[in-house]
Amino acid sequence: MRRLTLSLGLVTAMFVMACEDDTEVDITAPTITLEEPVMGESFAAGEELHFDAMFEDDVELATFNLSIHDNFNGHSHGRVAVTPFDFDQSYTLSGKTQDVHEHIDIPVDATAGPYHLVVDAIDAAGNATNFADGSSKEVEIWITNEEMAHVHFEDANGTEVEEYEGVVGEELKFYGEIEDEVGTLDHIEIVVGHLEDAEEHDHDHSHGRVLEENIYDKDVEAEGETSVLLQDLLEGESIVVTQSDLDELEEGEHLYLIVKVTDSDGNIARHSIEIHFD
Ligand SMILES: [Ca+2]
Ligand SMILES: [Ca+2]
Repeated sequence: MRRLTLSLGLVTAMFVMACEDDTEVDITAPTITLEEPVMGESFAAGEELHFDAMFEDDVELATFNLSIHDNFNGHSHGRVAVTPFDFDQSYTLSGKTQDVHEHIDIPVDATAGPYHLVVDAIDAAGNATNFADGSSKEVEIWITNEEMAHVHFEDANGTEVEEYEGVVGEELKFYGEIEDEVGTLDHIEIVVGHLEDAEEHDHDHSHGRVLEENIYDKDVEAEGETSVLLQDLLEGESIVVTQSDLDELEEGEHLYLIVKVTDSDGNIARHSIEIHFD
C-alpha cells in the first residue's frame, strides 16, 4: 500500500511539473503499425523472425514491449514436455515517430505450432496502448520445425498436387499421406474453410492469412501411428461445397483443405492446399 501511495505521488508530481512546463497535457496513447510479421506467417525454428513496426505519438514516445508466447491450447494431453519459444522484451523509443526493425532468433528446439506475437507501447506521459481499442497489436504466427508432421496432398493416382479441382454441389475427394518421420502422430484436424488475407500489404505474403469459418471439420486420433492416409481418414465422409458457400467468399478469396497435425512431441503443423472451383 505504501509503495502504491509513493508511486501515485510520483506520478502526480510528474503530472504537475508537466502542466507547469507546458499547457499541453498528453492523454493520447501511441499508435502502432505492425508491418511484420503478418497474421499467419510462418518461421522455421533455428532461423530469424523479422519484426518491423512503426510507432507514433502526438508528443513523445517512451517504450514498447514485444512478446511471443505459444497458443497450444487443446490437444497436448498434458503428458508432453514441449519446449515452446517464449520471448518478452522491452525497447526504448524516442521522438514522435520511430520505425523499428529487429531480428529475433528462434531457438532450434522450439516446439512447432501457433504462437501469439503481442506489441504494446507507452508514451513519455505514461499513456499505454490497449486491446480494448485495438491500439495494442496481436498476430498469430506459426513456428515450423524438422520434427513436426508433414502432409503430402495427392490425386487418386498418388501424384502430388498443388491444388484440388472441385465441382460445386458434388462430393470432394482428397488423397494423400500424413506422416511423422521423427516420433509419432497424435491428433489430426481436417478442415475445409476460408483462409482470408489478414490485411492488404504492399509485398506478397503467401502465408499472411487467417482461418475464418469452416465448411467441414473433423477430428481424428492417430496416436502411435507414423503414417496415415487422408482418403482413409475421410472414408464415408461427404464433403460438399455449395454455391452459397462460394458466394460468401470475398473477391479473390479461395477455399482450402487445411490439415492440422499434432505429433507425440507436441509439435503442431498446419498444411493447406487450395480447392479450385470453375
Ligand atoms: Ca501521447
Ligand atoms: Ca514428430
